[in-house]
Amino acid sequence: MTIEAAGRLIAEANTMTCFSGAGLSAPSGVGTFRDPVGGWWTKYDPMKMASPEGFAEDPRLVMDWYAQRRHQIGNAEPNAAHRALAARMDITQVTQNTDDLLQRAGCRNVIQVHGDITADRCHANCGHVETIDLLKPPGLRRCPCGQHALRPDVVWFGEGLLPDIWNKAEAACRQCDVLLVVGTGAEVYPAAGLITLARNHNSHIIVVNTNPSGASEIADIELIGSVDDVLPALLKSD
Ligand code: BV8
Repeated sequence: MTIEAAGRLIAEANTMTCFSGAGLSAPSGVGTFRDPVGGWWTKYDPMKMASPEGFAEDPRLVMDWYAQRRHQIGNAEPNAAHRALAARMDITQVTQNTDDLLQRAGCRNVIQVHGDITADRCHANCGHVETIDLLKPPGLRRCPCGQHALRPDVVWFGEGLLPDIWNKAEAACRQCDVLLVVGTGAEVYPAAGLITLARNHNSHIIVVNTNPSGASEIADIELIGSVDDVLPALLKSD
């Protein structure tokens, strides 16, 4: 019943946005954060690995952790969920994921609210950015400006999201008829607030997750299942 009802909402929608999290890349073998088995936060303290304070305390440990994640992403391939989304160029992609699997599947103009793990930037924000080879991730090193070290071009806890990217994400979630909420625990703010923003603008909320999440309460339809099974079936445009 529910996947058919979700299919009807999607067929009737003029505008659609997909808001995704780490669960979208999980079938590609990329670690999630909060999954009780294998999630990164079961092994590491997020504040030590994904915050300016953690980087100040032990920058080498942080860069080593990102090197691990970069290897994992570099060896991963887009899965059937990424490809199902890429086949629907009418869906705007807003993702918390910092990997490049949506782009490698063919998605264009992906709005990455938490940044991009395929690049390093100057921690003093001098403007220097370096695209890195995910399979040969560089370690800790100074920015050519000499002011500070280079760090992953992502948003850490306690860091603000980039205003122009945030404004695009808000616009995409405010103006959509259907918001697909895919593979996210919906626990990290302000990103998770995009779901409520969409809801408050009368979007239909369709959640796809293997488990209940912070989005369950406000979902119109919640499809419990793996993204790589559910999305190809849900998005097939007959
Ligand atoms: C901000 C780095 C203010 C990027 C990440 C105390 C101190 C400081 C801040 C705070 C605080 N208390 C609260 C805050 C705010 C904080 C926050 O929300 N904390 C939470 C934990 C309570 N937010 C911030 O700090 C944000 N900044 O507020 O700044 C400010 C404003 C102006 C100026 C200056 C400052 C910044 C948040 C960004 C944090 N960065 N990581 C990186 O390295 O990747 S967090 C991390 O969580 C990732 O970015 C990730 O994107 C994000 C969300 O996680 P999910 O994607 O949802 O992944 P998760 O593992 O949680 O869930 C996976 C889901 O998938 C599960 O539901 C699972 O069931 C499902 N799943 C798994 N497999 C499948 C599946 N579903 C379907 N199919 C499958 N196969």
